[in-house]
Amino acid sequence: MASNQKSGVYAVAREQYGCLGIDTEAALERLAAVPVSLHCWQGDDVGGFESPDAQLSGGGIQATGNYPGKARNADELRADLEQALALIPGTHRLNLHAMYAETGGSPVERNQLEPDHFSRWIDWARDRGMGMDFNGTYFSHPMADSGYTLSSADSDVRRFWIEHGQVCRRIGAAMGLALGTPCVTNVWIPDGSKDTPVDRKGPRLRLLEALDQVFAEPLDPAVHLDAVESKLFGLGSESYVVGSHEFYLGYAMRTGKLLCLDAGHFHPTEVISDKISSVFCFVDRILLHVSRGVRWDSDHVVTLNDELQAIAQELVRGDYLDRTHIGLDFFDASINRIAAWVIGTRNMIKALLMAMVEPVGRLRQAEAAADGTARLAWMEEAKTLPFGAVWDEYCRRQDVPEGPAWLDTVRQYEKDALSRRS
Ligand code: RNT
Ligand code: ZN
Repeated sequence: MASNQKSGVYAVAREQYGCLGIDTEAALERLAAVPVSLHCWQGDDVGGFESPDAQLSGGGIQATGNYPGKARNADELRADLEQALALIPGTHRLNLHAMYAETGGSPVERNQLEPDHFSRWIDWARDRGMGMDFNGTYFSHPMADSGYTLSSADSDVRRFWIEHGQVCRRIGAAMGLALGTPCVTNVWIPDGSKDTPVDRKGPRLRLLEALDQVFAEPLDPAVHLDAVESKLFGLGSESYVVGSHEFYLGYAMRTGKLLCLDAGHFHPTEVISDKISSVFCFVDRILLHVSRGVRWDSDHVVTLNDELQAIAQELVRGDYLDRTHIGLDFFDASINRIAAWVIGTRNMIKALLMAMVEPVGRLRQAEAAADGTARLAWMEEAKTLPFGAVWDEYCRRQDVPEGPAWLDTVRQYEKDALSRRS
């Protein structure tokens, strides 16, 4: 289709939305200001580059698949991220894990990491006008082999991970300072038990104390924010997870930390979209790990499903975008990893745009009038408004391919770069 035809399609859509009192131009502008934090770990199956044969282990999480071409070092991962970012509309953030440190060939223990070990990542982000977020890596390490880290009964193990948490916060603060936007450093630990434990209390009390030590150093919220991420169960921690939802909700409320809600970390019929407005009654800011569990916390690529739309609707309807840090958390090793990033991230952005062009005025009116009939009718009619034309227009204005054309670029990159990796 010629470009004047395409903009004609958008003009018609704009008009149609306009008749419902929806300003698509304002939505496009608003959307461009919402960053999504792209998780680096989709690019190498949560491996990290600490040693050449580094593999995801001991974390109660699992990447499955062996699609060829995964990034083998930080330069390749950055190149892959660049390729993905070129196909994703808007300006976004990079979410890095501590195990992606660049230590110049000589290993550095995780409790000794320094901002310098991330300077190439920071420079890369700065060059692209991107902010960064950060994560301690409390898994895939001999000190995590017991299945317990910050809540371990072994004080040496606990000390090691407390120190890791402390250095990670300094690294996060350095990122925030260098990039002029606060870095959210997230704490997720795998601690838990495969079978029914006798003592549920001890590890939680130890975690509480350990976290207080991790967070002891005051950091300027203008450069750094802390988040804590709960979970229901993991592989090998099916019966008990120390850092449960209640634990971290309470912790976040008491200490003013961000609560991280991962879409895959609850019972399969429990949804984070319904938690957002409750959590915001008591915490100031949240971090999201937008993911897709299939029967369990399987971290599938995010699709434009009901829950993704519901999450976006809650953020937009509740006017929570300014208090929400949107991060992604999925890793599929069975398909092209760059395509995985592009599909999942474009879907997150699409869901936000959909929520921004919702006929929310009509819906609210119907609800206020206790007119459930009109509310349902409008909700359903809204689903077939010409959203696709607005989304395509956004992609055009942001200079990224509209429709599935991005896949050709990914295929070409696969041929030119990925297929040469052994
Ligand atoms: C694990 C958590 C955690 C990790 C990343 C790699 O269940 O979701 O966020 O996925 O830190
Ligand atoms: Zn997560």
